Amino acid sequence: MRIVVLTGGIGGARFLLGVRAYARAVGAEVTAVVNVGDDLRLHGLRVCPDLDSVMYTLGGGADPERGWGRVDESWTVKAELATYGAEPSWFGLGDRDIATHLVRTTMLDAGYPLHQVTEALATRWQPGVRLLPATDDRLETHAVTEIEGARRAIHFQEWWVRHRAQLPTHRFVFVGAETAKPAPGVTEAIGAADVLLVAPSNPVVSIAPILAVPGLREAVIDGPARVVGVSPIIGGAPVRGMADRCLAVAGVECSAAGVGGLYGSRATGGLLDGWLVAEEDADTLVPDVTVRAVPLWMTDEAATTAMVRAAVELM
Ligand code: GDP
Ligand code: FO1
Ligand code: CA
Repeated sequence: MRIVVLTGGIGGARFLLGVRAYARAVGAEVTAVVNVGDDLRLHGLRVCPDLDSVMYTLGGGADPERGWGRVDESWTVKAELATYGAEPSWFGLGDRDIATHLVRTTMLDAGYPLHQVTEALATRWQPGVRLLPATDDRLETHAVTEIEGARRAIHFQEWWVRHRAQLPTHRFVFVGAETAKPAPGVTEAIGAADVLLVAPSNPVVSIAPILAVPGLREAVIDGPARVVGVSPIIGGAPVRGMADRCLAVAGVECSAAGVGGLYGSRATGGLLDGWLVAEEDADTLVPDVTVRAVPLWMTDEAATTAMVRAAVELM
């Protein structure tokens, strides 16, 4: 069996721990297609938060409390940058994490595409699933905000980290999406998949930028795999993070039904064949989508593996 997962960072990474365990149990092969809309360049370094969250989590090197960055991290470089007054000061890179960005940036500057750089970094971390960026091209999520009466587009990280998703916001735009191409291997993996899982990631700023890569949504909709999504919203609230704020910007109700409706049924031009919701949301209906309620708390690998099994076996 071949499983493809569309994923963001922390929520997706935890979900992938369960996908990997399930795949090992049944002898399946897993490809994760990861969001790059959060990526940024700062202090001369290319940082890929979602790819790194997935790589560190599956490689056993993630900080379990923060969810992003490295465990046993130190912050000497951050403190030194602060003494120079180097901006942005609101986004902190840890010392161990910086090594990843140095290797990545050196390889990118030498001309290697991001998917090859990701593969090279993964030889160290051995994530046990194939990690592919959605695209090698620049595709950056920006938020169109209202700051002091003026309309201004700012990078997603500035919106999320600096302003804690609190600014009045009109919409998100995926800069570069029009001309981005799926990274080599992405369309092929989707076209060869038996099951495509949409991780319980942020639908607006983790999954939408992946689907914004021209041809990628079509590859999923027209592909052979049955498509099952897992709700990141339980009982009307995100489990962690600020997906409620992102959904409000998109004009979507913060509920399992709201997100299921946003993805839509494949039968009517949307994405989903199946939608897995939490037991708390057992009354959820999404037109033309098979909905099932199971425990959706990713408290440990066994619980997450059971979730994945339910998702794969839903259709
Ligand atoms: P990010 O890119 O780091 O923000 O991570 P993702 O977009 O991959 O995932 C964020 C989403 O994961 C949030 O909207 C959370 O609600 C969701 N999430 C986190 N933990 C859980 C959990 O235990 N169960 C479910 N169903 N969703 C979760
Ligand atoms: N999130 C923060 O809230 N503050 C930070 O200073 C911060 C630094 C950071 C560095 C590397 C990295 O990979 C992630 C980092 N994050 C930080 C998390 C991350 O930017 C966001 O949670 C995600 O992009 C949202 O998916
Ligand atoms: Ca993200």
